[in-house]
Amino acid sequence: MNILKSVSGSVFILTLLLMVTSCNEAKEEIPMPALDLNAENLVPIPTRMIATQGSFRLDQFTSIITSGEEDGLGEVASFLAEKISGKTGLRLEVNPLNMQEGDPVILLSQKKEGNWPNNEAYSLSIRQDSIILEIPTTEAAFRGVQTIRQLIPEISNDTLAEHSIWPVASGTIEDHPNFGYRGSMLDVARHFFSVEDVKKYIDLLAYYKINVLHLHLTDDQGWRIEIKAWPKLTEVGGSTEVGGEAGGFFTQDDYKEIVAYAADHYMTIVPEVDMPGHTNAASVSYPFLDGTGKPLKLYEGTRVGFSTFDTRKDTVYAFIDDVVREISAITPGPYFHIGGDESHATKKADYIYFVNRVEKIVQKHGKQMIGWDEIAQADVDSTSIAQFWSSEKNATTAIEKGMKVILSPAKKTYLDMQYDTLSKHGLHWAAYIPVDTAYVWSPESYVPDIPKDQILGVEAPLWSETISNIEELEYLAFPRVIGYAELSWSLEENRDWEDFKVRLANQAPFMERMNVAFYPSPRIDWVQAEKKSREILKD
Ligand code: TNX
Repeated sequence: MNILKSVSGSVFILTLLLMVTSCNEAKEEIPMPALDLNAENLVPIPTRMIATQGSFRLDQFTSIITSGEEDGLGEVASFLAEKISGKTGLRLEVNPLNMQEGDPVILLSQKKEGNWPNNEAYSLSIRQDSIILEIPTTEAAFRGVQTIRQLIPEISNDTLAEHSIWPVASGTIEDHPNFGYRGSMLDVARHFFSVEDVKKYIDLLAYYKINVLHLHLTDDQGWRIEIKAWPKLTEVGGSTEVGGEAGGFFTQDDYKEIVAYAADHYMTIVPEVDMPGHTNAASVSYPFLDGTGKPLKLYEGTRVGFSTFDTRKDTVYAFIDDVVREISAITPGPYFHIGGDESHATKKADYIYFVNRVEKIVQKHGKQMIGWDEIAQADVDSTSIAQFWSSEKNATTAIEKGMKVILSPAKKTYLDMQYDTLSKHGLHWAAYIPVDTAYVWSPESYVPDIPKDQILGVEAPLWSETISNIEELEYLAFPRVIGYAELSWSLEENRDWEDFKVRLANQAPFMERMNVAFYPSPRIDWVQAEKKSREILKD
């Protein structure tokens, strides 16, 4: 569909032709379609929207300008220009030296003072000739820019060149996140995923305002991060993966590249080294670490709970100190995740002793400790964080200790659970999680008696026992992860399945353009790119 063909009558064609002759007066007369901002398909749904039934004229004369003291606003503007170019083919200039009066403008304006609810809050005001994005920080600018991206109509590639005007629904938006921690986890240990795969996942998550990517870097089947003081971890421990394939690992340079890419997308990387259980690959590489006393060999199966470090040896803590130090030095984010789950081969007293000691090591290297909910059984500090996945009792214990909790209930948020019995990939030990089940629950009340201010946020983990490439990753993550983005950003009173399912259906054209092999759940009435563009251009 193309705007010239689809708009009946000749007013539009005439004015477009005048525009091509670059007459400014003619540009101002272009009648823009009346689009309803409330009918746009924003995910996550913003805090407040007021529609004014008009549209901004995004065209080749549009420029992006920035005002603010903080570094990075120019980069955010360039990011927007690049994404607009990828979507529309329009090449917008950032802070151009020359502008004609009446040319459309997208202004990113930093206003540090003001009554901002938090540092990711933004306000958008969209009129025929301007979009003004006001923000307290560049981080907030990046979030607001995702909203602008989503408001630009998604039209299939083959008709791209024929469009010259891209109307953006007018009105105002006030928006801020409900939770500060909005994450997904990727298990690169059971199957290894490349730097490129991780970057693509970051691209997609950032579009939905997710701001944390937790990397599960080590497990029984593989050690995936170079540790310079202990090279066999990757030489030996990184050589296998589930199913007998070759494995792989990130060099520290690879990891830095991921961290930098994430930072460019205002996303924090949380590194996880899972211990004292889930440590077979480490113990095979350095047998003094082992606390089972059993013969050690590389493992390519999917059982859990059979390995443990020897928690009573000082050399084990000297090793852990090196690992935490090296990874922390190349991790700008505040967190270090120590795993701590399913340590069935570790005696309870040893487990508690271990977590207590490792917490001190993590703190010594300047990080806040995160662990799966079992860590709440140790004498952990209130500054450490428990990631609730299975035991409500552990979550409640964590709350009693003054800790914050990340919500990752397996029955609701595990991206590796099958959608239904017919799913091509995934497990179902916790539940089958169809797209609606994934969305219809409330992080605020899932575990009774957790005060909201002790909920850091929501994270959807993607374990990789059953997936070994990016298409399979995308099949399990999409579309469900889009729902988790909304559950962690949007206010409870604004969330509604019937409404969400329509907005989700309209994510298909974006996912198709991004080559995302999403699962086309039959519970969603998917909207194709062509159909959507026809609707917009009808107005
Ligand atoms: C449980 S969740 C695990 C992982 C598995 C996952 C598979 C958690 C903390 N541990 O080791 O990969 O189930 O769904």
